[in-house]
Amino acid sequence: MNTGTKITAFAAVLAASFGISYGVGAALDPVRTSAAGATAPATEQAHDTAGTGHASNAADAPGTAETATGSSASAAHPAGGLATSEAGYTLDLLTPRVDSGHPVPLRFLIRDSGGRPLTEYRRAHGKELHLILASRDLTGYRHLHPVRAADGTWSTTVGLPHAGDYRVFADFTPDAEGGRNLTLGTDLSVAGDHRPTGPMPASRTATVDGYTVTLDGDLRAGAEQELRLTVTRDGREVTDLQPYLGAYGHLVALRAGDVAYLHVHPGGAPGDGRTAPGPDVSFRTTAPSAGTYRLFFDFRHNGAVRTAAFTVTAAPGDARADADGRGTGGHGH
Ligand SMILES: [Cu+2]
Repeated sequence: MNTGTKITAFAAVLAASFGISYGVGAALDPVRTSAAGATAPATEQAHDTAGTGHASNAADAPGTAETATGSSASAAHPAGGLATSEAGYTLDLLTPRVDSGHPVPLRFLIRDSGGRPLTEYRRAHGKELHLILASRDLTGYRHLHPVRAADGTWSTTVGLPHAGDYRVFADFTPDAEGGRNLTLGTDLSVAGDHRPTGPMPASRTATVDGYTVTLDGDLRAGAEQELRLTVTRDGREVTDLQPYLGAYGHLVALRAGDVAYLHVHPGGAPGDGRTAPGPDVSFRTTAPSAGTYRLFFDFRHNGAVRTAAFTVTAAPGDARADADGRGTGGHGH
């Protein structure tokens, strides 16, 4: 999965979480767990699509900016998170089944090729590991930063209001020779009354806690595109976004159908002399295929991290051929 990548670590993307976008929120319970308390062992940002999710997380914000990863990354990125094992590393979820409706512990290990728990990581965006949870219907989303015990066991607490099938992603870079950024994924069953939702309607505007975020730009298979998120509050542009994990925003894209994970790279970084703190935050990404994607954008303002979610469809990659009237799209000759 490394091919063609430039710099970047998935991490660039990870920091997201979410609120949900319009149309969906009303159907979801706003139940959520706050992990922002001082005694919480790990933080939880991002929340269900209910649009209310967010937790302030001052500890994550300033001073954790990462330098090595990605602000200028680009190029095609293959989909991540589809494999539980890759490059000799395996995501071993010790709690593969949890209950919905109340906070529950999640524990997992990253094992090396010899089965030993990995304890050496390279930090990205201020963290050794970013954990993303998403329901397979892409309505529920969490971006968590678990804590690691000396023996390598990672743990956190999460409250998921809705039962269903979830995918868990661990985004990390082993601090080993040749170690590269990996996103491993595995399944999590959340027990309870499950009411499946239908396909998510397209949405380019999301509201969360009084903020309205709009998405401009399109995804295209195999071609890098710029996506621009604009944040307003009460009709006014927000021009004092705060850095969150080293950027003015983080974006994670998940593909409908298989929940493939894509990292998306910020177009600039706080303090680089050219990136304003809002109202626009731009990202560059290349969709691995045509199809529907759910985008989760995290931003920080007034000390709290909030998440806005969107649903977009990536166009097939042969648009230029189309424009030339040569036909394409798998129609062959
Ligand atoms: Cu993270």
